[in-house]
Amino acid sequence: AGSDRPATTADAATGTDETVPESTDETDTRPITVDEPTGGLTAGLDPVLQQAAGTWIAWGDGDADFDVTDEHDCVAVPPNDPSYTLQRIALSDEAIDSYYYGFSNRVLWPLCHGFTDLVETRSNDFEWYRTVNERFAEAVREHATADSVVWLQDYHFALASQMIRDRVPQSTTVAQFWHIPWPTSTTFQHCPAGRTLLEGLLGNDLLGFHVDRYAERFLDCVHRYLPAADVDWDRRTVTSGEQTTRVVATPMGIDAESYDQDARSVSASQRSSLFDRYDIARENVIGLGVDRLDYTKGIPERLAAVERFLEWNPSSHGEFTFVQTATPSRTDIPAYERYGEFVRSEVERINQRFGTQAWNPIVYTEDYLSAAELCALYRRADLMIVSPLVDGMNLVAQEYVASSVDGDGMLLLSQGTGAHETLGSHALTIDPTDTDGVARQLERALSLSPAERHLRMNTLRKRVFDGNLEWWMTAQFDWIRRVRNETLRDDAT
Ligand code: GDG
Repeated sequence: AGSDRPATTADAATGTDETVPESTDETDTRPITVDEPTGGLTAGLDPVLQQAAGTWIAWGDGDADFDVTDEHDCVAVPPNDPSYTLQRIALSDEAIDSYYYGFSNRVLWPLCHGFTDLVETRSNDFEWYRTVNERFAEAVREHATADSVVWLQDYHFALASQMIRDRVPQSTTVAQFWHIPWPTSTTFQHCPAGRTLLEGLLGNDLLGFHVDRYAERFLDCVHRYLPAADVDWDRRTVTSGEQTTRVVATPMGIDAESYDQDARSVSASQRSSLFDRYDIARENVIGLGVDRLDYTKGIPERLAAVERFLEWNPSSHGEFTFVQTATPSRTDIPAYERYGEFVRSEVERINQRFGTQAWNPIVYTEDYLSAAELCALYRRADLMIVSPLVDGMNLVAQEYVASSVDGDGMLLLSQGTGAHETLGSHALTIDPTDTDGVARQLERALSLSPAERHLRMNTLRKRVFDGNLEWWMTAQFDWIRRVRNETLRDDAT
């Protein structure tokens, strides 16, 4: 349940818009629809689960009457050729408000990204977080055997691994991937229930982060705040009582081949339809930003840099268009609502300042684009600005690179992203808070020779293809196998 579009049945299963016949279980007669997943982690996990005939446990917003007690749906997927089980934990509105919009996204998300001023603690949120984690642990207990591998995704389950560990056989392997940054120990000291969370995460045999600095910060937090735990800095393990947790860094990749293929198969009319829809002159130089509308993504900073560029380059007026797509998310949280209002007002101000009847420098949309439209945009964009202030990894940068099949796109990439670790050397590095600096990199991008553009993009493409989703999944499961063998060896001695 680590995605921002909550992992409901619709996110987690394969198949194509099929409706599963009503369950024969007397207690549950609601029909369940199963949609084809749109990619990302779902696309990677689906074949693994099919092969292992496993169980995917996810939450859904379900029926408002449902509580977090013991209601759940189990469905065999894919509907036309069932090979694994999808179990949905239905959460009540109150549970979702406190667990997801509360502790997960009003405390952990801002804190892990270093936005301590946005941390909002409300009564009951942590209790609901604990309750939902417990509910998942209970669901895992129902399925897990001594041979099972349990793999948890993300910050919504910081307590679950220890709860699972307490409920399953010792030889069951428990692993987790933390998709967002881990903060410095100075920031982490502001985390409510911080020690409890660290203890919870140490229920894992394996804990994965995207990059080394997050893994190191996690070990530092354990060292400082759980003095009884033994940190081995060289092996990157923590031993606490009987349990040893191995901490690793494996940067997540994308299904690069499918972006490449989609970009190649985008028709000319698909490409031009976006230009028609947003009224962009076909021949214009296109800059692009694609984000969830989230205060970590540095959208106003990016717009400020585009504004500076326009100030410095009157000759670009009418000929340069910056397209920003911003998908609203977590809109129930006031900080997101305020951010959205600010972004919209900045777009309007800059367009009023420089726009003419025939041209707006910024085309802004909150539409959720189809995968084909997104690919068309990635392929057509002359440059992309990825400017999060802090971002665990950032898949958008990789998607742009994989879709730049003509080899001449230019990537401006924030040093605050995890992706910068792997792509920084051949992207144009930016510090999003340095408006002049980003504007200068924008000018530089537009003056690069075609040869240099190709050289940079081809190197970036190699990195993205080498470190693709399959590589990441394999790396995770290689580590899981390794810690599992170590545990079995320890048990035997
Ligand atoms: C978290 C971490 C980490 C966006 N707009 C549209 C659309 N998207 C898709 C993109 C991309 C995804 O949303 C966003 O992924 P990111 O990685 O950029 O960012 P987060 O959502 O914050 O993800 C992040 C990630 O987890 C994985 O570990 O990289 O650091 O914060 O896939 O394509 N997709 C479509 N239309 C849109 O309008 N189809």
